[in-house]
Amino acid sequence: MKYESAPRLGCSNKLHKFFRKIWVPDSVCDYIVSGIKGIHGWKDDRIREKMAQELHFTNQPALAELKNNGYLYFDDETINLDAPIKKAKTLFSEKKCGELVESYSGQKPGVLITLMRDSDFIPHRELFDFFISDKITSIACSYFNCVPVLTNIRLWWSPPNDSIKQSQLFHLDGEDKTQLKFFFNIYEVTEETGPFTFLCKKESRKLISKIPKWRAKLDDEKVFKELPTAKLHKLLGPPGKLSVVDTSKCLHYGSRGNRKDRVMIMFQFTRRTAPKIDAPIWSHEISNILKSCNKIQRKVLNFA
Ligand SMILES: O=C(O)CCC(=O)C(=O)O
Ligand SMILES: [Fe+2]
Repeated sequence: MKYESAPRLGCSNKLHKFFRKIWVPDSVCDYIVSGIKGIHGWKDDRIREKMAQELHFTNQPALAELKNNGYLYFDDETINLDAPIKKAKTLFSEKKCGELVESYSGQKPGVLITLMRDSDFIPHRELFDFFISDKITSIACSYFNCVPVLTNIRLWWSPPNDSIKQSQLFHLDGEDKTQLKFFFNIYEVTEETGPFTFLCKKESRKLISKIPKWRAKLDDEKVFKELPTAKLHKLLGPPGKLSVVDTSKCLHYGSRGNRKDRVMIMFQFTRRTAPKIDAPIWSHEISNILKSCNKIQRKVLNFA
């Protein structure tokens, strides 16, 4: 069976480059690109909204917590994560020293190394089925009030390091004004493994308003002048610990000061109209997954 793709503009990056060249400010650029995406796929967006409305999401307290705080820790024993953890551990040991390290980091191994991404996960159903499981998609749909797109999946390895640069500095992710990143610990994450560290939505907003010359990445000095370290949250915990953070609203950093390896899987959902990210171009093997998907899961994978 042939599966039809849902609208995908696929040139967000080119549009951004073009607008930047003619000195259009970034926020205006975002607005324009989002608008173009909205017009291009307006019918699909109505369907996405309708599907989310029809969904009866039962865990309202969790949703309220996520909306309020910008993050949520899952301590739901009904999700059995043993198979995904086991699979991810095997994949990590296979890939760690393999060729993928070089091809995906694209530069000298940095601090946040992608060992696997997007379509690489398709053959591993223990993992892929979990990323698009009802538990995950229903909370994402309810959060956005529409069916979002699974735009990114990564197996991340952060080796020991003592640098503080790029995503090791406080920042907000800029793909859209809102998004959800799920973080799934594969091995235990401790203080020694450079945990993902963040501020809740309210504290982030407060801090941003106090720093007059807001830049994309913030030096600690400016941040800690305004903020007691006690306000920081860290995604510490055993293998299988699952958390979700709106990284467009919560200031964060990670992979900092590692004395030991950190291994986690991150998977990300954004609105279809997000200005700075598009749905992945899945390999043809995605049809194996689509065969057993319901209509929400198909939309999450950006299929009609
Ligand atoms: O945990 C890290 O290394 C930082 C990751 C990050 O900035 C992100 O996922 O947006
Ligand atoms: Fe980030």
